Amino acid sequence: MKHKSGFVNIVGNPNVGKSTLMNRLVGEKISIITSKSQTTRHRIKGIVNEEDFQIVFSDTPGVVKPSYKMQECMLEFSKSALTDADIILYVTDVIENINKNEDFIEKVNQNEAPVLLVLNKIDLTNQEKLEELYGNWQQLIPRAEIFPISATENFNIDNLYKRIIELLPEGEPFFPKDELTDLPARFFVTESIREKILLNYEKEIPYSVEVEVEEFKEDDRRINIMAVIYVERDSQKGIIIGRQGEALKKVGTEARLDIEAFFGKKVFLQLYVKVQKDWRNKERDLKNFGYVQ
Ligand SMILES: Nc1nc2c(ncn2[C@@H]2O[C@H](COP(=O)(O)OP(=O)(O)OP(=O)(O)O)[C@@H](O)[C@H]2O)c(=O)[nH]1
Ligand SMILES: [Mg+2]
Repeated sequence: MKHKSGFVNIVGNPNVGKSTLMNRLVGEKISIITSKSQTTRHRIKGIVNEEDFQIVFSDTPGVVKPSYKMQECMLEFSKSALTDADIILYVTDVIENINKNEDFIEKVNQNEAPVLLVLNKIDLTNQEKLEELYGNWQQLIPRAEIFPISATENFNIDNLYKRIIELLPEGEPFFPKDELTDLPARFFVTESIREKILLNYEKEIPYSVEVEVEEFKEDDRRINIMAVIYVERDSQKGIIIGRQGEALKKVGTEARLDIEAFFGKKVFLQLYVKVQKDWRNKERDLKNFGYVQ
């Protein structure tokens, strides 16, 4: 049998479970997941390697109408996933308004790659409503094959996975066969910290935050990491740090435990908070933070 390989790109609206699904399909926690919308900000590859195939999944930011420059960059990541897909996984769920997002669906319809429409979170609905949604999606993306699943309950993921392998084109691997992702270790550190910020703070705070690793030194025993949390305004700095530093300490401890689990090694994590005025709208900052491709 000839070797198969391809790009399987996961797109859809915010919060429908794209990252949960990618982690399931890859079998590793590559993307962070929270109940807040716009958790994912980058295109994140998760690679499955078997002897006779390689699947390169891409998790992408949820499609939003941009209201600042960072969101424009996020939308570019989502659109880029339509240009190089061998298979498109369009993810929706049983909660979101089906008529949202017509522009993007139009782009999916114009694309030539096969579309697997993933109807997620079916654990939250009943047969009747599911059948109605199924019919509606058949009309919206007529050529899509529809897979009702539950990513958290691990329901029907195996059938989706089998279909992906069937549709995978023949070809040589794109990445070395021992690679799990194309992103550097530092990226997973910043994402772990950002996940804890999403979980621990409310309203605009998580959306105004960016994290950068300034130092990453590994020896036999442990990894020493120094990371900076950037906020947009002075007032946000105080909120991140919290009374007597308690809030920041909590983020640090929770992130460190995840980073230790990810690398299988002891970690010493130091966090600092800095103000980088209005970074979400500044081209130069966005470039530095890896948002401009
Ligand atoms: N009940 C239920 N919840 C789910 C399921 N899949 C994902 N979720 C939850 O939905 C929320 C969003 O999941 P994510 O995987 O972060 O969604 P996303 O599409 O990557 O979101 P963005 O990165 O913001 O675009 C989380 O709270 C998940 O636990 C599912 O099958 N059933
Ligand atoms: Mg996500």
